[in-house]
Amino acid sequence: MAIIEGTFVNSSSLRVAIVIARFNDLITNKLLSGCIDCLSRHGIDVSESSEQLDIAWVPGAFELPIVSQALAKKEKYDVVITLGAVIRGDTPHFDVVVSEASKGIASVSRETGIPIIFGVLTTDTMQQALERAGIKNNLGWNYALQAIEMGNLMQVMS
Ligand code: INI
Repeated sequence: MAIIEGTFVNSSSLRVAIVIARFNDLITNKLLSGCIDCLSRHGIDVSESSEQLDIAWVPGAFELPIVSQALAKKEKYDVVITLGAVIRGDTPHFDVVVSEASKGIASVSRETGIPIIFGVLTTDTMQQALERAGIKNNLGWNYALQAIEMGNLMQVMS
C-alpha cells in the first residue's frame, strides 16, 4: 500500500507564485503578509531577489483565473496561490465575481495540472473579512500551508 501525501519538511526547492487582487486591498494585503510569513517560516526564500517566489497583482478577484493560467503555463511554478476578497455587503454582483473566480481557478488547476490554491475570502461583511485577515486569524497563513502541502505532493508524485 502506498501512502501518498505532501509534507512540510522540505520546501527548499518549491517554486511558488502568488496572484493577488488589489480590490479590497486593506484585506488582501493582510492575507499577503500572512502568506509570506508562513512561506518564510517554512524555509522558502521570500527576499526581493528570490528565485522561489513571484507575486503578480490583478485588479480584482475576477481577473485571478487568467493570470493564474498564464503563470501556471510557464511550467516555472509548483503551485500558485490566489488571494482576493469579495464582500457581499458592498457588492451587488457578489455572486458573479465569486462564481467566475472559483470556477475559473478550479478549471485552470485541472487544465494545467498545477495546483491553484483558492485564497479568496467571500464574506457578508467587511468585519468578517477583517477577522479572517488578521483580527482573529489570518487565513493567508493557511493558504500558504495548503500551497506547501500541494506543491510538495505534486513533487512527490512526479
Ligand atoms: N473584485 C473583488 O476582488 N472583490 C470585490 O468585492 C469586488 N466587487 O465588489 O465588485 C470586485 N470587483 C471587481 C472585479 O473583480 C473585476 O476586477 C472588475 O469587474 C473588472 O473585470
